[in-house]
Amino acid sequence: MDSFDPTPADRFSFGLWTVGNPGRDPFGLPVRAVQDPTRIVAKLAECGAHGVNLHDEDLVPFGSSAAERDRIVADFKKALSDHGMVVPMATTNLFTQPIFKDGAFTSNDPRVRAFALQKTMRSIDLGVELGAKVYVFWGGREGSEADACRNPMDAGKRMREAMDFLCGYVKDSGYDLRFALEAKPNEPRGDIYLATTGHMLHFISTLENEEMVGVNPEVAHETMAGLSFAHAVAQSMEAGKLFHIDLNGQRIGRYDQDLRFGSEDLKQALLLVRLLEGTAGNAPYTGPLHFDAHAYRTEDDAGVWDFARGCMRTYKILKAKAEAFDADPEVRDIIATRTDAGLDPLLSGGYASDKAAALKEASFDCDAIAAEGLRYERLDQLLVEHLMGVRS
Ligand code: GCO
Ligand code: MN
Ligand code: MN
Repeated sequence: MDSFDPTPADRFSFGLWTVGNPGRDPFGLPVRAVQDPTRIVAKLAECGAHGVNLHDEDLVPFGSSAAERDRIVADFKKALSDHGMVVPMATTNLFTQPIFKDGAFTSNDPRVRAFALQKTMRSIDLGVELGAKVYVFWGGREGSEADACRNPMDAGKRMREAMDFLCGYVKDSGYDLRFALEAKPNEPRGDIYLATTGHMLHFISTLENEEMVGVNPEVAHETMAGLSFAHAVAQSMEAGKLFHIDLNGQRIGRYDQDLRFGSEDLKQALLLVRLLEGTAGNAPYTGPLHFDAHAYRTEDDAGVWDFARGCMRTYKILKAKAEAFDADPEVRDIIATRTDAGLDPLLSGGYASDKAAALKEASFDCDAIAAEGLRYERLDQLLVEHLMGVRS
């Protein structure tokens, strides 16, 4: 035990599909046994997690009878209460069943779109029954390979119709539930619609009930697109739209690796935790910290729990590093906010004609300003030294 061991107060959660991943991939069979969801709850609690998330089918196999569903849900609820675990988030599997081979909400076939709504409403009922406050939408198959199959504008319209309908369903049912949309650029489709968190943020602004809908950015997905994950998260936080987050590890240019959090690009991981925890001064993110990742296929059951503990410990270690970095006097000196008594009033508070006139008249010594070194080499080295543990 040390101070980096997770506790429920840390708000860490894992999907049933993450630690329950049996290690199947497109080229190989499963390498681990399928675990009962109640065992996953017990093991996660033992590791110090606070919550467990699920797709409808992770808990209730597709095609189960109503009686089977009720028995499975009752056993699961008992496991949750026995181990003091909660379900912060739920979601629908709209990608595994063959009927969704060409998407769900964006399918050209009204029968598929209707079935997707039916499955999602039932899954929302299940999530709410288990106490979920956030409902994630990841459009796994909402995309194309033969892109001429549908006008991508129609895909956007159908996605909007589905979200508007489902927001209406949640309101009509009196549920206390918010939606979080998760972007991914590709995989399993050649291209997935609404490919990045930025696309999602704009799409949300077009919805009837936009206040109910935020984002669930994932490290791997933004990184697959070659983009800065911290920037996507910052834009979401600044817009009040970071409702949930999927933490994991990923290298640019690879398939969706969903690796242990912090196992790749530790510097980006540190910058992300710094942002989420607000150690540089911004308001922190206070929602669930969900690890959407799985253990290497080389692992047995013990390795799965090493993986889970690793995700959580790395987050806590990075939080301590971020606090130390932002408390470091040399760092603070380099990034101290520059003030200018004459110019600051002109730059804040919006447009005014007198400010415009003053700015048009102001004189600037462009050469002198451009000649100032900003000391970012030193800043980045300090960050690297904090990360490597030679400075604290
Ligand atoms: C992925 C996705 C999924 C979703 C999950 C919840 O790795 O491709 O992130 O894991 O997050 O299905 O909708
Ligand atoms: Mn995810
Ligand atoms: Mn992923």
